[in-house]
Amino acid sequence: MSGIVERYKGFVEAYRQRHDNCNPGFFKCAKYALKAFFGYSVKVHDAGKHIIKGPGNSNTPAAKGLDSRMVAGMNEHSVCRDPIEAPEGYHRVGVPDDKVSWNSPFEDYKPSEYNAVSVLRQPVWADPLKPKDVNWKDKAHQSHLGEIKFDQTGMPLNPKGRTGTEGRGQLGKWGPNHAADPIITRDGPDGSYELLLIKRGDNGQWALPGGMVDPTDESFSAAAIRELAEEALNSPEVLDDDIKSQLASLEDQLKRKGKTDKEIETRITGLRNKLVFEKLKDSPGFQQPEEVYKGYVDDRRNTDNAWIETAAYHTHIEGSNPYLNKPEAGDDAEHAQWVEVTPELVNSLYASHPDIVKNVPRIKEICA
Ligand code: RP5
Repeated sequence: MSGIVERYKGFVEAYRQRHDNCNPGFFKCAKYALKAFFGYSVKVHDAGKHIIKGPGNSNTPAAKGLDSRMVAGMNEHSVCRDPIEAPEGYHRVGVPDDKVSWNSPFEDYKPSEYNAVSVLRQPVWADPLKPKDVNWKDKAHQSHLGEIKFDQTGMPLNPKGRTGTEGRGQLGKWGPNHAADPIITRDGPDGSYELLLIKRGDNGQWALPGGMVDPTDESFSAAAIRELAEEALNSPEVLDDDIKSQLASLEDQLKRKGKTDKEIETRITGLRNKLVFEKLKDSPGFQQPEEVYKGYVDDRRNTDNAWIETAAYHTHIEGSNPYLNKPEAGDDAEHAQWVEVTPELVNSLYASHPDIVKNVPRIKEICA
């Protein structure tokens, strides 16, 4: 019994470190300990917890109080091993740092498999149920990290190692799931520097306004700009007369055909996003956005057999761009806003976004 009490105390301490030395209270700690001991799934944190008010970085392994806390380089594969960060439905088993690599024997490693119902229903964006039925030669399944390795049963293996969960989790594809991220910056008042961010609808964390690449996207950079339009440019102010008249004529057509309000809304949103995207990509700075990252993302949805990779593109807005003056959230984003770049903000961003945005020299300089 005393061993359990000691372990509980250890988890309380870990919780405190994770949450910037707050005093979490008995029940929050108990929930945290339950999940860590038994994989019992409870929500222990509120939306917005990642906004850091003082110095400190809850995203680094050191702040997590977990296995990886003192290990250099482990922060590229630590969020996706963290049982507390995992979305509902994931039950991660612990993977010590020295057992992350597939080359390290780990006989007791028995992760549970998780495939979200939304994926098992086989929507258009999801792969077949078994990896053996995937066309591993198609473009969507190529990894930025080179050749994909498979285990003896034909399961693709996460290139960064074990995550504590098998299956696809919430991800649609076996192997790499390609995302694209826009990094949009501008000069702020009094010599400050600003970054266009969204607050994610799923966990309330500040993030780049990126998303998953669609088969219809011409390129990764086009996907990043499309996502920007969908997630952050929902303000009516971005609609010029040309867009307004095209939307009005589609609405008339659909009404004449007797379409339901829901169908009309979906079609209008689709056309709106497409038209805003087309105008935005022709606006200054977007013709050739600079690629600053291509690789793995330490995303909380990753598993042993499915993971997110991204390509990130930087555009600095000189002067005023009518599309970007007043960001407004769309799609699954909760909020969109220009935010002043500070080390605390950058280090609190979602998944690998802290490291990704530091590839922009000015952001790296501010965070140094
Ligand atoms: C991150 O999740 C990527 O870097 C990208 O920003 C995002 C894609 O997922 P959704 O926003 O579509 O959920 O890993």
